[in-house]
Amino acid sequence: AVGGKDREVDVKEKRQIEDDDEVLRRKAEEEERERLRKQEEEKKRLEEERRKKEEALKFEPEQKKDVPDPNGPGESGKAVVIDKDKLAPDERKKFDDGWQKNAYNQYASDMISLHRSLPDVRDTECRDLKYRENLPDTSVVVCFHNEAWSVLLRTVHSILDRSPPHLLKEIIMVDDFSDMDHLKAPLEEYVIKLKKVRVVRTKQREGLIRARLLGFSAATAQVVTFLDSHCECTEGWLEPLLDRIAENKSNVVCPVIDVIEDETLKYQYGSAKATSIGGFDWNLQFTWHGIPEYERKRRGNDVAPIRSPTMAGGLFAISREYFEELGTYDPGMDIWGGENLELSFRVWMCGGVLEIIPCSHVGHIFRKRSPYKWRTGVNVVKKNSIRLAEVWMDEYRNYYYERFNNDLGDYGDVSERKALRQRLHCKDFRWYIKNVYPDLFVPGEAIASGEIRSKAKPMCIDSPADHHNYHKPVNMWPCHGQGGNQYWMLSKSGEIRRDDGCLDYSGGNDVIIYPCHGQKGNQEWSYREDNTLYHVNTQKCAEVSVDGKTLTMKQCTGIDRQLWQWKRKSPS
Ligand code: LR7
Ligand code: MN
Repeated sequence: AVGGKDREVDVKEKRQIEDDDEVLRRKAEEEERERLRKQEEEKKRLEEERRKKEEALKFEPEQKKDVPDPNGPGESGKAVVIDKDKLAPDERKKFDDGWQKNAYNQYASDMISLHRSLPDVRDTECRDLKYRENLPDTSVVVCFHNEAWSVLLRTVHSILDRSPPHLLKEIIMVDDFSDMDHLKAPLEEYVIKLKKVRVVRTKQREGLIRARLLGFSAATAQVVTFLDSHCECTEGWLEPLLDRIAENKSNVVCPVIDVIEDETLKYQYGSAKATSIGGFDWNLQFTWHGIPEYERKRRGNDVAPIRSPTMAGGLFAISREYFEELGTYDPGMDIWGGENLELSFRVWMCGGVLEIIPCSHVGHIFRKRSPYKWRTGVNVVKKNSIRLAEVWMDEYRNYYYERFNNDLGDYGDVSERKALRQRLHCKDFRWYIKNVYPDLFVPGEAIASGEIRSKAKPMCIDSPADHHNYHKPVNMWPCHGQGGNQYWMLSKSGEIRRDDGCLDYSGGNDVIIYPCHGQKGNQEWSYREDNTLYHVNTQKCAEVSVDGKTLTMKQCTGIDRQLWQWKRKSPS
C-alpha cells in the first residue's frame, strides 16, 4: 500500500508537471505572438516614419538650388575681412550705414550666401548619441525689430537647411513693427516661396516679450523653439533638443550658443565641454559661469545635458503644452530684458528643469550696443526686473532694490503673476538658491561689508568692479561714504567682491578686478584679528602707499599702513 500510495503521488505529480508544462508552453506561445505583433507594429511605425520623411522632403521648396561656392566669402563659417579704407566712397558709405543701422557688419553679411556652410562644431562623442525615432515636431518662432535682410534670411535658411523636414512644422517670423522697407512686401513675397515660413506682424511696437507671445499663439507644433533673428543653426542642432523634451515635457532646453562675430561674421566655437551655464547678479543681470564641480559629477559624462540656473533668453525650446501650463510670459514686460530670468526662476521653482544641451549648437551675433530705439523716459529693463523680483524673489528682492534705494517707480500690476505662482504651487526663492544656484553669492551672508578704509589715511579701496574694469588695478580714493565704487563684501569663502568682480592678486604690485571664479587661489583673502587684509596664497598684506594713492601688496609687517577698517562686520 505504501508503494501504491507512492505511485499515486507519482502520477499526481506527473500530471501536475504536465499541467505546468502546458501552462508554460501556452505562455511561451502567447509571448511569441506578442513579440511578433510588436515587431510588426514597430516595422509599420518605421515605415510610416520613413514615408512621412520622404513626403516632407518632396515638398521642401527648392531652397537648396542656390548652392554656394565652397570657397565663397564666409563659407565654412570663415571670417570676411574687409579693409574699409580701400572701399570706393559709395561702398564705404554702405559699409558705414550697415554698421550704424545694425550694430554689426551688414556689409560683410551681405557678401555671404544665405545658405553658407558651417563646420560640424559638435564634440565627437555627440555623433554616437542616439535620439528617439519619433520625436515631437516644432514651430520655430523668430521675432525681429529691424534686421538686415541677409542676416534675417540666413537665420531662416539655416533653420530650413539644417532641420529634419518632418520635425520642422513651421517657422513663424514675428515682425515687431519694423520700419525698414525690405521687411514689408519684399519679405512677404520672398517667404511665400518657402512653404513652411509665415510672417505675422504686431500692430504697434510691443517689444520682444509680447512679440514672442504673438508668435506663440500662432504656433501649432508640439514644441515651440524661440530664436533671435540673427542666428545660424548648425547641423544636428534640433534633434537633441526635441529628444530631451520627449523624455520629459517639463525639460526646458537651450542649445550651446556660439559666437558669430559682429565684425567678420566668423562662426566661433569650441568644445561644449568648456561651455558656460547661466546665472545672474544682484543687479538682475544675466551672467555666464563655468560648469560647477557638483554638476560635472552629477552628469558623469561630458555630453550629457547641463543644468543651468538661468537661460540667456533668446534661444530655447519648450513643450507648447508645458509653456502654456507654466504661464508663458509676463505680458506686462516691455521691449527687452528680464523675461529670461523670470522664465528661468519659474521653470525651476514650479517643477521644471532648465538645461543646456551640449550637442546642440546655434550661433548668435553678439553686438556691443543695441541698434534700435527703446521706449523713451522709462527704464524698461528696471521695470521688467522689478516685476519679476516682486513675483518670484521673496525677501531676496531687497538686494536688488538696495541698488536704487528702494525707488521702485511705477512697475504696473503684478497681481496676476502672483496668482499664477500660487496656482502652480511653486517653491520659494530660498529653495531655488539652495538647490539650483548654490554658488550664488548672497550679500546677507557676507562676513563684512561696506567701505574698506585705511587706518593710516582717510582713503578707501575704490574701483568700479564691473566687467569693463576687469584686469585693471584697484586704487585708493578719498572715502566718500556713498557706497558705490567703495562698497565691498567679504564672502564666507574669502572673496572681496561686488557682483561678479573680485579683488584678485597674482604677484607683483597691483591688485586687480577679475571675474569671481570661486576657486579661492588668487581671490582668497582673510581679514585678520589684527586688522590686516591678508592674501592667503602669497601670504602678503594689502598696504596703502605713503602718499595714500595706491594699493600695493607687501610682506606683512603690521605697520599702520597695513591696517584696515571694514564699515560693517557680522559677528562671527
Ligand atoms: O523691441 C524689440 N522687439 C524685438 O522683436 C526688441 C528686440 N526684438 C527682437 C530682436 O530683433 C532680437 O531678435 O528680440 C531679439 C532679442 O533682442 P537683441 O538681439 O537685440 O538682444 P540680445 O541678443 O542682447 O538679447 C538677449 O536678452 C534678451 C533679454 O530680453 C532676450 O532674452 C534675447 O532673446 C537674448 N538673446 C540671447 O539669449 C542670445 C544670446 C545672447 C546672450 C547672452
Ligand atoms: Mn540677439
